Amino acid sequence: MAYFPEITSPIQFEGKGSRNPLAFKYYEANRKIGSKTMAEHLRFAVCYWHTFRGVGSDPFGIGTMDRSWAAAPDPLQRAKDTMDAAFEFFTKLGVDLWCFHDTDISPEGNDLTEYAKNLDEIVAYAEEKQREHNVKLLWGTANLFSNPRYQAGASTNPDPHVFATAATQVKHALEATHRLGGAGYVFWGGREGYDTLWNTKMQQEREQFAALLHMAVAHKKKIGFDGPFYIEPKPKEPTKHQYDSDVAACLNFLREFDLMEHLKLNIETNHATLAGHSMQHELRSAREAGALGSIDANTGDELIGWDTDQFPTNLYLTTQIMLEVLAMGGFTTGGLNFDAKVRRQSHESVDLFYAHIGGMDAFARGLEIAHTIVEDGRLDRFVEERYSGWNGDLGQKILARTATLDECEAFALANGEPTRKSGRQEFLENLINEFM
Ligand code: XUL
Ligand code: CO
Repeated sequence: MAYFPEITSPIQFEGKGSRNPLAFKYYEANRKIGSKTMAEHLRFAVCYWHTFRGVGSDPFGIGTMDRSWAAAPDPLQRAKDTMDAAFEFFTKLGVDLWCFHDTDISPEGNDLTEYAKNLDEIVAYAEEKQREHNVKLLWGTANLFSNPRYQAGASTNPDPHVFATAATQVKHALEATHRLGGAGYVFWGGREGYDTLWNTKMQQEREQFAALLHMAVAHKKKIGFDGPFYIEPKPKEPTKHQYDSDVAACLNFLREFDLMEHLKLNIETNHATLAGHSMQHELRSAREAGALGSIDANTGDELIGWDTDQFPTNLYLTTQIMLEVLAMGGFTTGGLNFDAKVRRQSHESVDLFYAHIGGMDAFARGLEIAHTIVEDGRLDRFVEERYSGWNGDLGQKILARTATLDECEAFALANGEPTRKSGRQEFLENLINEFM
């Protein structure tokens, strides 16, 4: 049975002149940009939760989505139907990576024993599907935020019994990821924060979170999983404050608890916005710390101000993202995971195709533009020139931390008032527009 009958053959590249809304205008998987193909640069992944399990509910209304795969009354059958729909979608879209939470793919059951049994059965099913469709797993994760037991957090819960339950889920989700050949594993601490400090031991909760991560590192070694762990910053929502609130807070947390060598960051645009940063800022902060791992590709709405997880279509955004990805030398284990959902009014299954095609085209165009900016070299040359004074003797001594305040004073007195130089912001913004 086909769950997307309106898509009769895989989505094709038709080029910029095409008027077919179900074709790529820019994304041409095998076209080379520099030394790699577009597919190799972009490493697109489809997320399971929004795409196949999202119902379109919001705080004011129930779900709206028409999803033919969600009809079977038996939960395991429904999970298998959903997986059939997912792999049909990946193949028709032409994306060969996916991401999931344990509870997206498999029913939780009535207790942890049933949870583990169901997950086992569904992972076996997914293994077959991956083989049959030639699809790989970008990353897996555990949902430690939806079940009511996690209302006060998972690893950061005041009750160690809840910690142990969360740790059990992490163990199984990590083993499932390993079994499916996942390239990485994500920790997003949805409720690892607080709603009010009146009832919270903040430092202890941060220590508990670190303890879980250390246990996961030990377990990863034990089972032989060699992909990286990623931590995904987000400042709030659902909690008032999340401990891994932005890249800087995550880096501080990882350094404080000796986790730097074990985790990289998975950075999401709408989370950056909620933290009051640009995506460019968050990516730059992680990249320059050598900790940029993977990206959750989406965008927010300037006027709504929640985590709306919309599909990215803004070319300035995708260009800035791809400039950072190129600057780090490209993804290794990471990729661009569409952690994005169609709007509540886009309730037909075909809308999932429009959404992903648009996101993929926006990133393909962003990649082309970023590559041209790098090749052109004017932007890089401007920045190099702006800092060129630091190549001199004084600059080198300051950076090596061998200069003293006395030496600085001697230099300043001998050389008089410094000459001011324009930062040329408008000139550079115009330069970027040459490439858009
Ligand atoms: C929530 C979010 C998550 C993580 C995985 O805002 O981004 O879906 O990506 O748990
Ligand atoms: Co995400």
